[in-house]
Amino acid sequence: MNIASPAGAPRNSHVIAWVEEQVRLCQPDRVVWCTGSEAEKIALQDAAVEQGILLRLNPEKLPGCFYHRSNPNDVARVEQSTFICTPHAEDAGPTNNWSAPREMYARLRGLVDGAMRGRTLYVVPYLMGPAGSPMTKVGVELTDSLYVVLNMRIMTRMGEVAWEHLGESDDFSRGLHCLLDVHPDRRYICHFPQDNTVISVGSGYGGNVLLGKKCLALRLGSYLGRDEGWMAEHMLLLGVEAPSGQKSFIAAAFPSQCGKTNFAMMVPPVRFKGWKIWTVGDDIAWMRPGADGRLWAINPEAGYFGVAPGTNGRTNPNATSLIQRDTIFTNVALKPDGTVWWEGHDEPAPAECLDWQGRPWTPASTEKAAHPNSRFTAPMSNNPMLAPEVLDPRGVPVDAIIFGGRRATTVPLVFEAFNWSHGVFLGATMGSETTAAATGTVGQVRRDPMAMLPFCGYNMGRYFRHWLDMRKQIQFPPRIFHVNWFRRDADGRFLWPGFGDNMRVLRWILDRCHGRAGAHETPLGWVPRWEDFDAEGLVDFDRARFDALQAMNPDEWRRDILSHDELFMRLYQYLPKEMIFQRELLVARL
Ligand code: OXD
Ligand code: MN
Repeated sequence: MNIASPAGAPRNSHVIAWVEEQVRLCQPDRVVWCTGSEAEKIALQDAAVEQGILLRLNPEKLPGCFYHRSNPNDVARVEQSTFICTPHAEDAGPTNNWSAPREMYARLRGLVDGAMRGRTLYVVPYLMGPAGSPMTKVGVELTDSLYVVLNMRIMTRMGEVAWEHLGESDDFSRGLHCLLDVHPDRRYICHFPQDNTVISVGSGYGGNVLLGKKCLALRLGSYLGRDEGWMAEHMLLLGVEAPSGQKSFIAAAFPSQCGKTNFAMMVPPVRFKGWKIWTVGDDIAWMRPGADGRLWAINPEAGYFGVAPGTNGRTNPNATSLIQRDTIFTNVALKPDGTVWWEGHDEPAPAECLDWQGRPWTPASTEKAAHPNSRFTAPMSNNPMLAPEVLDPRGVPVDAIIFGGRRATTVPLVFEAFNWSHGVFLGATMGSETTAAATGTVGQVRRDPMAMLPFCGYNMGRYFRHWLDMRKQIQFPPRIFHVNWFRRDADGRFLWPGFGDNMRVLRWILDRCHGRAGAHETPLGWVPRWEDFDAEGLVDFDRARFDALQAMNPDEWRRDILSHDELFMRLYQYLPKEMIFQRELLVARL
C-alpha cells in the first residue's frame, strides 16, 4: 500500500518510514491520515455512529455529545499489564513491571502481525502542549479505534498543527495502538523510553489507549524530563485570582479519583467574594525552570478525561456546565430521552434507564447504573473558567506545590514542608486509599509517591533524586504543602466539607507563599493556627472540629512511618540518602 501521498500525510521522511513499517506489520485495509479539521471530525463521528461505536445523544439537550460503552472486561487502567521496557531491569526499578525490549517487541509483533486486516489504521498526529512552546512535544498515534481518534481529538491538539511543529525532525513519540480482540490475556501497555515508543494492545479504555496522556505525558515524559532537566508530573494546575487582581498558580498531585478535576475547577464559596479560580489543567503538569529562577509549568493536554460519578452542580459546577456539549461519555447510564445519568448526578435517579452494560436498570436495582470509573471526555475550551494562560507558550510560574491523598485517619487537613527536601519526602511518602481508576482492591492505603506510582517511567528511587536535584536549577522554588480532604471522625463522617471550601485551605497556602499568614511549627511541618484559618461562614464548624482535623497523633504517625518501609525497602538501594535523613528527622521530632 502506498501511504505517502494521500491527503493529510506529512513530508517528514521519518514519519513516513515508521508508518510504512507499522502498516506492513498490522496490514490494515486502509490508512487514514487525520488532519484535525472540523469536516473530518463530523465524518468520523458519523462513521462511529454507523459502526455502533458511538451513539449520538439527544442533540437538543446534549449537542455534539456521544455515548460509548466499553467492553465490560476493559473499564480501567491495568497496572499489571503495563510495562516499562528498558535494557536493564533496574532502569525501570522495583515499582514497575519490566521486560527486556527485545523480548517485548517480539511478543507484541506477534500479536499485531496482520491484526488490522479488514480494518482502518488512523494516523493521529498530535501536540502535547501549546503550539510554539519550547516545552511542547509531538506524538503520533496509529490506532484502529475510531473511539481513540475522537477522544485524542479532544484531549490533544490533533492534526496538521503537529506536522507543522515537527517539521523535518524525527523527535516525536511513536505510539501504536491495536484493539486486537480486547481480551485481558492479550492486553499490554508497553513503554520503550529509549525509543520514545509506546505499544498498547488489547484494550480500548482511555488511560491505556489515549497514548498522549498517561503513556507519553507521564511515563515517557518523566523519563525524558530526567534526561532533559524538567519534570512530568501527575498534577493539576490552577490559577487563583485575588480581588486585588494578583494571580498565583498552584500545582497539585493527588492519586487518581481523589478530586483533582473538582479541585482544578473549584468555585470559591460566597465568603470569598471577588476571588476566582482559573483552570490551567486537571491531570498533568510539565514543569521546567525558567530564566527568572522560578519553576514554570504547562498543561500538555487540551481536554478533560474526568470521572463522571459524583460530578454535579455542587461538587463541580464548571465541569457540569462544560459537559453539556461536545462530550463523549463512556460507561455512564443512558436515559430513554437520549441523555445520561450517573450516581451523584444533579437529576434524581431515572425511573428506568440502561446501565453501563446496556442492561435495563431501575432505582430498585442492586448494582450501580454507571461504572464507578465511567468518564467524560470534554474539550477544555468549553470550560467557563479556563485560564487564558493555558495557551501561553511560556506556561505559568508555580507558587506552590501541593501533595495530597485520600486518608481517613492520621493525616491533617493541611501542613507545610520546612523546605524543598522535606517537601520531596512528603511527596515520596504520600499514601492514599486505592480507588476504581485502576483494577484491583479498592480502599486500601498504598504508598503512591507524588501520585506517580503507576506513571513513573523509570526507577522511582532515581525519580526522587531527580526531584532533589531540580532544586539546584530553581532559584525561587515553590513552597510545598500536604493536604488531606478525606479525614473522618470516629463515626466515619468526613470532618471537612471539601469542594469549594477547599478555597479556605488554598487561601492559607497562598498567604504563606506571599508571606502574609502565620503558622505553628509541629513535627510534621508548619500548620495554620485557628486564627490563621478562615472558617467564617462554615456550617457546624468550630475550633474543636478544626483541632480534630489538624490533630497529630504521634502513635499513628509512628505506625505510618513504619508503613513507609513497604516502599522504602523495595527502593532501598536507589533511595537518595536525603530520604532516610528526613525520615530520621521526623522520628526524632515526634
Ligand atoms: C486518570 C487517572 O484517568 O489518573 O487521570 O487514572
Ligand atoms: Mn490522572
